[in-house]
Amino acid sequence: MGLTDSQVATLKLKAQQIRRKTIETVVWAGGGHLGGALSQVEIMVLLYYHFLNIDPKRPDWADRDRVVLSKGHGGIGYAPLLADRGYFSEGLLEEFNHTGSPFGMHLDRLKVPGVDASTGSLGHGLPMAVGMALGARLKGAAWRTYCILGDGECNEGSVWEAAMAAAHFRLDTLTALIDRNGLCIDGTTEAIMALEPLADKWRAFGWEVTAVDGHDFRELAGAIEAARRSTGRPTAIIARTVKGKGVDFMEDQAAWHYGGLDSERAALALQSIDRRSDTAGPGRRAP
Ligand SMILES: Cc1ncc(C[n+]2csc(CCOP(=O)(O)OP(=O)(O)O)c2C)c(N)n1
Repeated sequence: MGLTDSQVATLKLKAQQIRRKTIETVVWAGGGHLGGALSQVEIMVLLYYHFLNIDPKRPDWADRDRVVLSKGHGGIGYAPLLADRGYFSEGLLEEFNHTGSPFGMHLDRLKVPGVDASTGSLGHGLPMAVGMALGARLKGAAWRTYCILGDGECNEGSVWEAAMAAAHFRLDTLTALIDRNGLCIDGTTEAIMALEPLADKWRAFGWEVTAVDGHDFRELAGAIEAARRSTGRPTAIIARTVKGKGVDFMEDQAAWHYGGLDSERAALALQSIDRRSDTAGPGRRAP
């Protein structure tokens, strides 16, 4: 069943709040991976506020759905969402990446409730997610596993080894969501190490594949629902996004992969998010 208008409105508001809180957290941290933290927002919000079978009061509940943010540098956008979902107090974010804080720039599953895998070294999340999906099968458990990857991250060979294993083991409870913002750390993915035809590559590795507008909750939800119905194959959802989404001066700019914000810039960023909160549109750069 598709999302209702009221569900979409609630999710959009949540996305706006998470973007705002991400900007604030970057200010508290003294810097952060803004571009990718902003492009992943709708994917993360839809999972955490609509699809996941989780209980924030019991982060270690054995049957919870598993989430691996394989693009671990997105942690500065993930932590505000986990706080909002009730895993820990939002006040803790004010010390993000400070000495003695539970949060490093990449989230540690032993320190941050709700995090299922410590990531940050790109290419390692999907292999862990394959293990989690296999684990569910071996235990006869019903949890589903979702893995969020960067597109630049798909340059890593270990992504493709894991993709091959997932298809070999017919891990149909595993869904990979690729944040296809078309930019890597310092340029376009296609200039640095061409990925296209990306959908065909995942398909050739034995996956079901769909490509959607990664900022459109209805399209994303349709793809995730199809993944949940699919049998015998894992699903890759290529979510076309805009790096820096929501902040006009950051959008589609590789230079905003990582950055700091003084109070003036932070205020401009928040204003832009408030102004643009209702916009959804296809990734500009991704094919
Ligand atoms: C193994 C490894 N190599 C290099 C890095 C440094 N690094 C951090 S983010 C990044 C770019 C990632 O680009 P992408 O996956 O497209 O992420 P996004 O655009 O969504 O931020 C790189 C190279 C890393 N974290 N891990």
